[in-house]
Amino acid sequence: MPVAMISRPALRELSRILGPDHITTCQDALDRYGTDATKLAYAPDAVAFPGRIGEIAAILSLANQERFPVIPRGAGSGKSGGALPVRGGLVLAMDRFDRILQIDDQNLVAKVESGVITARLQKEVERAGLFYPPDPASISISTIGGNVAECAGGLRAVKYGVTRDYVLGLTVVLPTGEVVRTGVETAKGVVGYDLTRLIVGSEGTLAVIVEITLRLIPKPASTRTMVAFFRNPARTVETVSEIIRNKIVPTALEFMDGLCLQCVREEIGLRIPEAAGALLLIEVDGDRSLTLREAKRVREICLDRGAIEFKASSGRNASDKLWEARRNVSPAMYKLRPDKMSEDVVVPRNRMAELVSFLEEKSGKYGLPIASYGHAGDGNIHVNLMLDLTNPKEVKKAGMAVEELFHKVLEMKGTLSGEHGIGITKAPYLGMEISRPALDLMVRVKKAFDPNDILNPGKIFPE
Ligand code: 2HG
Ligand code: ZN
Repeated sequence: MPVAMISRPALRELSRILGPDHITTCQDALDRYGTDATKLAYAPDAVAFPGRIGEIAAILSLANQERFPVIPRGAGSGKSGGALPVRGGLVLAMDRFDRILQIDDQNLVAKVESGVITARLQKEVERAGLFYPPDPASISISTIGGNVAECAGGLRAVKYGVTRDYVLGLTVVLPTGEVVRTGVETAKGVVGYDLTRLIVGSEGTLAVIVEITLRLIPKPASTRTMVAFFRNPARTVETVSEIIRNKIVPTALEFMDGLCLQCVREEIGLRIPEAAGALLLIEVDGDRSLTLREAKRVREICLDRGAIEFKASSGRNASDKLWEARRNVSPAMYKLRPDKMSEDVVVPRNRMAELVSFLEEKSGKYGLPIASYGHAGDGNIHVNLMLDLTNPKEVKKAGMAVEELFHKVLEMKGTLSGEHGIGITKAPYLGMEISRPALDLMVRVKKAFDPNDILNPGKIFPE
């Protein structure tokens, strides 16, 4: 695909729409907004910082006339390249859409602009005694708009679901420039097609998300965090199914294998037993008597299943430290090797042990460290093949291991991505999971929204 250039007259028009202070072509900005958490880098022609919805509408109308790509961007913390300007064009940075418009404790809804950092929203909501449960590991840097575009999951999805489950409605600008309101501001609503659900998780390819109406719930009265160390990873993930089989659905039920443990050893704030080859990090919430009862039962189950050590965290500080260490696993992993290919597969919970053993076998076969961790309560494991991307042999081996992994996951009735999306990194594999007719339908949906393919082109669908 040729890289599009924004013509000089179009740049002048953009500057008129936005005001000259809110568009830049300086190299620093192009570099910064041309990359994301994948560490891949592309060159946009310009970066825009719109402040009003009308500006976004005008930009998209112009982009249709002039046929240049527009790439909406939150914080650029995405893991699959969703915000990368792969065909050049204009990065539309939503930084200035950073207002929390309303927290309504009677109707249990919040209205926010898409550039709000999710942790800030969560804190504000909690100040009102309410709760916005989705809790992606990137919460302190990622934006709510990015979370909606990717349908972010996170640590509490096992009990509370993912971003999608909290989005009641959206205000979006269509790629053709119209401003559309989808969904409702009420607790329910079934009028017309569910455009909200279609746009949530569409990875910035169907519309620019400007405003979001979110469902809130009351904040649970208490929480308890626990850690169980096990000798081996397969045994650890088997314990997850056992906890759920006992009708306990923890708020979070997270897994880390031995390599991950090594990486966060210093941050975790606990002595890690010598023999530990994996851990489960568990949180339960609810009223005090319930959390005590559930915590006691979780302890019994873990010890029954062979945990070599079980600890209930003492106090808010100690548990905050544990969760912080968990959130930092992904960056801490570079202690192992300079680069990683990171996957985000999901399998039925009761088959995770099979997946973990499969990964051990592939690590041996290809001679690459494979570190895995993640949302075991959802069967969602982040598989990280650690390598050096400048070594072609390692890149080839890692690619082969990924392909084997995907075949295995689909054979196990799993899915290729639980929360990070397809973007560009997984686009070549889309057809492994999605049937031809379904894929064609998706392409027709994209065409209906974006006839000239100007909004975030080159994503999701294999070129
Ligand atoms: C997490 O759960 C995030 O830590 C990031 O989803 C995962 O970087 C990753 O692979
Ligand atoms: Zn995750």
